[in-house]
This record gives sequence, C-alpha cells and structure tokens, in this order.
Amino acid sequence: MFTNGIVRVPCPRIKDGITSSNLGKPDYTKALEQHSKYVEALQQLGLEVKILDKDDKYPDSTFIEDVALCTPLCVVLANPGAESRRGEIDSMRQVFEEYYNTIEKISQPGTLEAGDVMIVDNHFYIGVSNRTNIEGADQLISILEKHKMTGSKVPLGKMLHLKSGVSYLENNNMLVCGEFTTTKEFTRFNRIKIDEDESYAANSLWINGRVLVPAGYPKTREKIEKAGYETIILDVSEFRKVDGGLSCLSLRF
Ligand code: CIR
Repeated sequence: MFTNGIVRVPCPRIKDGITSSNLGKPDYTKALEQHSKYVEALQQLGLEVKILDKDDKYPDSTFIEDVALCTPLCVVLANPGAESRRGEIDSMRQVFEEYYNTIEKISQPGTLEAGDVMIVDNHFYIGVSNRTNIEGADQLISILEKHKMTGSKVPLGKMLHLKSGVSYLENNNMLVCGEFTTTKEFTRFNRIKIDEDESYAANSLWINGRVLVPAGYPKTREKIEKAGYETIILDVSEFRKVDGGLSCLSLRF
C-alpha cells in the first residue's frame, strides 16, 4: 500500500514539452484543472500528497515520475536521457530528505528515467529505451541488489517508456499492449491485453486496490473492471498532448 505521493504543478511552458503526438498544444488552464482532480483522486485513495511548486525552467517537470525511483528501502534519483529534463533532478534531493534515509543516484554515462521502471513486489523491470541506457539500468540493478532487491532489463522497441505499454495491477495482473504482449519476461503474469486503438490506457495506475484509468478508453476500463477492480476515471487529455500518462504525474511510495 502507498501512503505518500509527490506531484509537481504543471508550468505554463508545458506547451513546450517534448512530444511525439500531433494532438496540438496543451491548454494550460485545463491542464491545471485536470491536475487538481488527479491530486484529489490520490488523496481519496489515502495518500498524503506533497504538491511541489511549478517550475517553468522545465516544461516537462510535471511528469515527476521520471525523476526518481521510490522503493521501500531507498530512493534513487534518476538521470534523464532527455537532456532538457536533466536539471529537474536538482531540487529533488532536498524533497526526499524528508522521507528517506538513503538517497542513491544514477550517474553519467548512465541514463535512466523512472517511467521505464515497473515494480513487481521486490523485483524491478527496467526498460532499455531511448531515455534509459544499459549503463543506467545496470547501475540501478547494482543499487537494488545492495538493498536486497532485484532488477532486470527489458528491451523496448517503439514505446517512449516501459510503462507507456505495460502496468502492473498487483495480484499477478498486468496490462500489456503492443510490443509487450509477447515479451517473454511477462508471460508468467495474467496478462490483460489492451487493444492497439486504446494503447494510451495501458498506462493505467493501480493505487491501494483501485485503478485510475484515463477517460475515453471504454474497452480498457471494462477489462480492468472485469478483472475485479474498481476504477476511477480521470481526464488527462492535456498531458497526453505531450506524451504524459497517469503514472507520470506522481511519485507514490
Ligand atoms: C517526455 O517526453 O519526457 C514528456 N513529454 C513525457 C513524459 C512521460 N513520462 C512517462 O511516461 N513516465
């Protein structure tokens, strides 16, 4: 169960965020509204949420999941592969001092964005992507092993981050989409396959027994409900325009 969450308010420059989509620029007012509803949902799920101020130096800074990996035993500051995001890490050490005795760090030439890391119990699947390189993944595996946890690398083809296409819903259930429907590391799970035309919703988010699902993906919602979960539907259309999904908007621990 998670007790804490950390989010960062979107900044006006979110319109300059990195994107591969052709959905237009985010509407800032709408992004703020959607973000507050997201925070309310986390609170409703029992999390104590720290809300960090917006930081207009970094257009993508609301996607705070990428800057750190929170484990039960330590936090690992990431080193984003996207150079425009590297400075987002700087202010985070101080934030984590309130929560963790042990703060680890991924360093050059290793790069890692925590959107590439999926936690299944004490094991961490690490996507090797355009943002997370082998060196970064190996550094993380060594850190995890030092703290008696384990990690393994999963190759990525097209997706931005590992969790753009796969989400663990606990109880052995995993949402999988696209290239991850055949990934051999995941065959041991009860895989719930997400249709290609709803691939964005593969980034749904389990929190304390319930699952946040993006609005507008009815087939995925139905599959998750059929698997026994109560869902909470959230509109995150403005974040989607800059490739952000539900998990990217918070750190949970
Ligand atoms: C980026 O490209 O870095 C941001 N525009 C979106 C980050 C999304 N984060 C995630 O999937 N964990």
